[in-house]
This record gives sequence, C-alpha cells and structure tokens, in this order.
Amino acid sequence: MTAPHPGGSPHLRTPTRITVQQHILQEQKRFPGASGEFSWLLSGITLATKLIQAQVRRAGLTDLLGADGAVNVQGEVQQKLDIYSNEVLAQCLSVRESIGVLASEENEQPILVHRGSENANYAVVFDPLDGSSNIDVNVSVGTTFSILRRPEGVELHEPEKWVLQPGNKQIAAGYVVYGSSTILVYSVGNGVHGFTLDPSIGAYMLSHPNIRMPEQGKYYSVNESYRDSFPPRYAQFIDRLRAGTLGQRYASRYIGSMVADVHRTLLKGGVFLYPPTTDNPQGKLRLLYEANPVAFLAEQAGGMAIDGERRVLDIEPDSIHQRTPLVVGSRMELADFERFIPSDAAGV
Ligand code: P6P
Repeated sequence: MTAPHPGGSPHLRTPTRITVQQHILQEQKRFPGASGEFSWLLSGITLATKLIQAQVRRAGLTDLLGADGAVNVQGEVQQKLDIYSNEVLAQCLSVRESIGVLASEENEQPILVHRGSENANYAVVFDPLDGSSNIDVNVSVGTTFSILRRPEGVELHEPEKWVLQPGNKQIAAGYVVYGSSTILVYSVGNGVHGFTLDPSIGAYMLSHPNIRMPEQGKYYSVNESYRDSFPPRYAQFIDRLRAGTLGQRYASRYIGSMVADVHRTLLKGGVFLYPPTTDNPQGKLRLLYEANPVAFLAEQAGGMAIDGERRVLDIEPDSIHQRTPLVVGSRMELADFERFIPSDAAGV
C-alpha cells in the first residue's frame, strides 16, 4: 500500500491523458517524409487489437472458444480466435495504402495487398494470437507485430523479399497482451512505451512511458519439463541462477504464453528462455514475428536478446516461419549466459 498522499488521498498514478495516436504522431516526426502514412499504418494495428480484445474478453460467452478443427501452416490446431484475429488484422491493415505485404503465422505465404500499389513502402509481419492454446483456460494471450520498410530495388511482385530481412532492419515492433488489462507496448526505435486500453472510452492511454528493463531481475522463465533435452549450458545457466551465483536467488515464473512472459521480463527484468529441445532443435519460437519484435523491444529497453549464441536482430532469415532459440532479458543475466558460449559454438 503506497503512503497516503499529503492531500490525504492515496497517491494515484497521475493519468497522462496521452493516447497512442497522439504518441505515434509525435514519434513519426522522427521519420522525415513519413507524411502521416506511418501513424495511419499503426492505427490499423491498434484498431485490430481493440477488435480482437473485445472477442478475447468474451470468448467464453460466444462460440469462439475452442479449436476450429483446421490445422494451420505450423501443423497446429487452429483455435477459432486465431482465425478471427488473423482475419481482423488482415482486414484492418490491407486498407492502409502504405502497406504492400502482410505475413502472418497463420498463412503459409505472404499476402500482397493493394495488388502492390506504388505507394506501398511497408511490410507488416505478425502473430495474430500468440499463446492461443491458453485461451480455453483464460490465460493471457497476445498479438506480436514487426514493421519493415520495403527494401531498395525489391519489386512489388517479390513479397517474400519484403519480409526476409534481419531484425535490425525493423523500423517498429510491438505486442499487445490481452491479460488482466489490455496493454499495447511498442517502439519505433526511440525507447519502449506502454499503453493501457481504457475500455470506458475505447482508447489506448499512455501508462508506461519509456520502459527500462532492470539491469537484473529476480525471475527466470523457461519450460523446465524439457530440461533434459536442453544443450548442457542452458541447464547449467539455470542451475547458476538457482544457486545464487549472481548474488541472489531467483524465482521461477512460466506462463506458457510468450507475450505474457516477455512482458513481465520487460517490466521486472530477469530472463526468459526458449532453448533448443529434442522436439524443436531450433527452438519453438518463430524468428520473424516472435523473436524479432521481442528482441527489438528488449534492446530498446536496455536489455539483450540472443539465439543462444548471437544477437537475434542480426540473424539473416531464410524462410518466413523459421524458428530460433531465444534467450532474452536483463544485461546481468545475459552476460552470465554469454560467458559459457563455447568460442567455436557450432550449434546454439
Ligand atoms: P511450451 C504458445 O503456444 C507458444 O508459442 C508461446 O507463446 C509460448 O512461449 C510457447 O509456445 C510455450 O511452449 O513448449 O512451453 O508449451
């Protein structure tokens, strides 16, 4: 309980009354020549996530719970809300003339929108509903997105080339957590900022300006049931955290919904890991629309993100749905992990 405010009432966070639209307009001044197309693009994401959250909040009351029975390109049973979320994002984004290509976890191939209008300068890559298998048990889920500029010299009819770029080419990235509240977190390369959806007015309001990841946290986050199949140095790292080698004991937190685990790590520090496993030798998480946006935000907030060996943002992608191991979090924990990367590390 915070100390009573001198005026007698508990000291409450003074509302900033800054909407995400106002914030985006301010931020886009960093992009000479953006001429509002960038803020118009991001408004497509904020609109889509408001529509998604409205369904996530009432999934138990409609028939949107449960599996659709179809299997997506990942070979995963599609949840009905997955399909709805994917359609809503595609609809809201494809009416933005500045967008030429969309790529989604739910679609095998990228989508060329506007039949490639000359004004199209951006590609948006997204996972419409990460963690969707948790929907039926009311665990937080999320949307992740990454925004890339059309590479120089790439033709309109080469959609894959628009999105197969390393994460260090992202011009913006973010996620929305549909949790106890709905929070949008994004960066355009000028720090990380969080906005909480105020359902009474339907607006995302600035609630977490300039998020900084603590130098060290107290949580590690990994699915320890796979421990025996991790490369040894991952298990050794976890043992060091548990043994207090970094000067403190750690608690374990694992929600099993990446966006929720990453959001906690961004705010509280510590480390989230999805290592290589026997079932997923390249890890389970997807590079383009999960690891890259997360890595962009982590670095913007003062943290780090590696694939077990190198900076995630430097990975040159070969395919849209390629996986990568991920170790993301505070500088102190990541520095300790990096101490044990073999100098000639062939694998990760
Ligand atoms: P596991 C959800 O299905 C997801 O893609 C991520 O959101 C989450 O971090 C991970 O898988 C959980 O995977 O193997 O621990 O159940």
